[in-house]
Amino acid sequence: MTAPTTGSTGAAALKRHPRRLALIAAISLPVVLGGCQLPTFQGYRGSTHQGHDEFLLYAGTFIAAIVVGVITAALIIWSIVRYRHRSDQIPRQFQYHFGLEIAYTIIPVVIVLILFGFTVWTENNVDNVAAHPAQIIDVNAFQWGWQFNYADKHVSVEGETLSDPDPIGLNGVGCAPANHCYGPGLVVPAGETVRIYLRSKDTVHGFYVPEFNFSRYAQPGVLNTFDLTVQHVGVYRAQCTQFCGLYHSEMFFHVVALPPAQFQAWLSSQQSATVAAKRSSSSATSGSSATSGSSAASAGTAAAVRHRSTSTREAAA
Ligand SMILES: [Cu+2]
Repeated sequence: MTAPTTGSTGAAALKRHPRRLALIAAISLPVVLGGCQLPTFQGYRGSTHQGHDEFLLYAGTFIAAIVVGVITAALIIWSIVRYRHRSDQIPRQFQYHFGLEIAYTIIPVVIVLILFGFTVWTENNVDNVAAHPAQIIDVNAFQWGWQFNYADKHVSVEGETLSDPDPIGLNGVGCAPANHCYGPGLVVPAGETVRIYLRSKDTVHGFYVPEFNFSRYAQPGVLNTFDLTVQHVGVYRAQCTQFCGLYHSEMFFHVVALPPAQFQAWLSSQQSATVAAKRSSSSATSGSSATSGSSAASAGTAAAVRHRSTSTREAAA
């Protein structure tokens, strides 16, 4: 006669105690899920520190919903099978089971409070602004385009309704993938915190970068302030998310995160271009009476980089 092994004894014990089995499953599921990489649940992992916090909240809520759903479904199925109709005898009634009613009132309240706590913690992280950001950028939305001002560096990037990839003068780096590069580029240093002051020049627009899990209104007369810390070098597509007029659907832009040294080099090159533009502007206004309206307009702007495309409008007209 063979003595039963420890494993088979444990399995037999669990079979005798299905509640213990359910409890172990409920506790171990989050641990097992935590051991592997979190699935995205059709969302973005968040390419900024702030956006990644949003993702963790989203994924945690999703996992909590799955656990609750599985336990609820298991209990429903178990009660259907266990108490299926066998005879016409009325089963024992539990409508005044005080402990059960307290349990199914308290458990959802506790779950909601936990989710609420994580939500507040995440929102505070997302809305938190650093005391000393690496770069401050004024972002102005307008019908139908974007303007990015590096005010302390006298550099401005502006563009509207572009249909072509926009390399924004990245000194040969270019912009890739091309389908992320519509509209003007908001260039930021990767791994460093950037302060954005978001405004609108006319109507309500939406500053939305899907991979950052982030969106903010740009409202006329309202200053919205937030920080972004892009974690990795890359190009991230972005767009307006508020219907703001005829060419809203073309109000794209993109965020270019460069290594900090390369970002500083780009900024310096744009400063040089700004100085050169100002010099040529002053020489044009003082030296020639034949200054055309268009050259005066381009000279009058401090924008070092200005991309405009009227092809779409002309085609639509
Ligand atoms: Cu818009």
